[in-house]
Amino acid sequence: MSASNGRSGLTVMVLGADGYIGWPMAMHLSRLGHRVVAVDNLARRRWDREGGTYSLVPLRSMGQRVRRWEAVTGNQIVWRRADLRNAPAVNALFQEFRPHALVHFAEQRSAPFSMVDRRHAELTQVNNLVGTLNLLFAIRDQVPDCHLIKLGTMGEYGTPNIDIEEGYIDIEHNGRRDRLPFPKVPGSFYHLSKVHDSNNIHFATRAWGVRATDLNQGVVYGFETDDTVLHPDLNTRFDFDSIWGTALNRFCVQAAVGQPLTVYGKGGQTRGFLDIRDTMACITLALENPADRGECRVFNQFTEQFSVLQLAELIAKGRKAHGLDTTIAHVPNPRIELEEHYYNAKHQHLLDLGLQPHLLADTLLDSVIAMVEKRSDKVDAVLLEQPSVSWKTGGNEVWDRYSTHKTAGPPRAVRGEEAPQKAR
Ligand code: NAD
Ligand code: USQ
Repeated sequence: MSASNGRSGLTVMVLGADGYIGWPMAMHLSRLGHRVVAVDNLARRRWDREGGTYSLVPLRSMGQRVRRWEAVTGNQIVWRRADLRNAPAVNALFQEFRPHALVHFAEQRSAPFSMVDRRHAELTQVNNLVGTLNLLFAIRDQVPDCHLIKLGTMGEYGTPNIDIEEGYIDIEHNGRRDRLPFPKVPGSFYHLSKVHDSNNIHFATRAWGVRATDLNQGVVYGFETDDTVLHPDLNTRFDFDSIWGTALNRFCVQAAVGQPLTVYGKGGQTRGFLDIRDTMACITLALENPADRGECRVFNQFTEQFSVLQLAELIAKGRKAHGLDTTIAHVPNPRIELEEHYYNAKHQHLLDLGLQPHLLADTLLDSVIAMVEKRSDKVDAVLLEQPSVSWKTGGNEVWDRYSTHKTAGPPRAVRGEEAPQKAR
C-alpha cells in the first residue's frame, strides 16, 4: 500500500469521533503520530436529547476536546463537523485530506433505539447504509488505495447452533465446496443495518478493489484509556440507560447505586465482550496491517465470552468481597432473543496480529463502580432500571415519558455545541 509505508504518519479519518469509542480512538491514533481528522455530525448528542438520556460522565464539546488535547500533549487533531449522509460533504473531506485510512464508527448503534418505531428503524438503516455507501464511492472515485476499517458487530451473526467463524465458512453442499460469507441472523433493525453494510462493503471490494477490514466487535465495557485519564476534559461518554448503556456498564452502575442488576429473562444470552482499551489496540493492529486491494477481511473483535447472568454473578461476587450485597433481578426480557443457546465464536485473527487482551478483572469492575459512586446522585433510577423499548411493541410508557420530540423534524441545537462547520 503506497500510503502505509510506515507505522505512523498516516492520515486517518476517524468518523464518529464524538462517540464513546471514536473520541478515545482519535486521541490514541494522534498519540501514535498519525494525522487524525475527527469527523462527526453530533447526531448522538441530539438522539440523547430526543430520548432524555445522557452520559454519566460530563462531556466537553469537540472543539474544547481537541484544544485540550493539544494543550496537554502538543498533538493536533483536526475537527470537522460533517454528516456522512451528505455525499458532497464526504467528497469534500476526501478532497481536502486524501486519507490513507478511515476508521468508521459513525452510525446509529443502539438496538433498542432502532426498535422504538418505524421512524427509528428507518433512521437507523438510512443513516448507517447511506453513510457507508458515501464512503465507499468516495474511496472508489478519489482515493482507491484508502483502507476502510469499519465497525461491524458480533450481533450480525446472531446465535447459531454451530461455531461462529470469522466472516466466512467453508461449505460442502451436494458434493460441491465453496467458501462463503458466514450466515447471519441478527436480532434488531440496528444489527441488520450492520449486515447490510457488510454486504455492501464486500461487494465494493469485489467490484472496485476496495481494501476493507470489517470488524465484528462484541460489547465494549470500561471508560478509561491512557488518553482519557490525562484530563477531565478528555473524558469519553459513559451511558447507563436501557437504550444506550451496554450490559456490563449498566450492571456496574446498578451495583454502584445499590439497585438490582437487570438480567433480561433467564440471562443465558451469551455475547463476546472486550475492554475499551482493547478496542484501541485492535483497530491500531488493523490499521498497521492493512487489508490487500480487493480484500474484505473480517475479524471477530472481542476477547472473552460471557452470558449476561455470568457477568451479573461476577459483579455480585466482587461486591460480596467488599462486604456488600447485590441483588440480581430477572426482569421480563424486552427483546426477542434466545435466552439459552450454544455460543462459540472464533476470534483468532487479531490475536495472530499480536493483540494482548486485557481480560475482565475485579480491579476494572471496582474502578468503574468507584467512578459511578462519585456520581451516583446523577443517575436517573428509572432510566437505569426500566427498559423503555419492547421488541414487540416499540417505545413504551417510559420512552413516552422521557422522549422530548416524537415526530421527525429538523435537529435542534444542542447546548455547548459549536455552529456546524462546512466540510471544505
Ligand atoms: P456512539 O453512539 O457513542 O458514537 C457514534 C458516533 O457517530 C456519534 O458521535 C454520532 O454522532 C456519530 N454519527 C452517527 N451517524 C453519523 C453520521 N451520519 N455522520 C456523522 N457522524 C455520525 O457509538 P459507539 O459506542 O462509540 O460505537 C461506535 C461504533 O462501534 C458503532 O458503529 C457501533 O455500531 C460499533 N460497536 C459499538 C459497540 C459498543 O459496545 N459500544 C460494540 C460493537 C460495535
Ligand atoms: N441485557 C441484559 N440486561 C440489561 C441490558 C442488556 O440482560 O440491562 C442483555 C441483552 O438482552 C442482550 C445482551 O445483554 O442479550 C447485550 O445487550 P447490550 O445492550 O449490552 O448490547 P447490544 O444491544 O447487543 O448492543 C451493544 C452495542 C452495539 C453493538 C453490540 C455488540 O450497543 O452497538 O453492536 O453491543 S453485540 O452484542 O456483539 O452485537
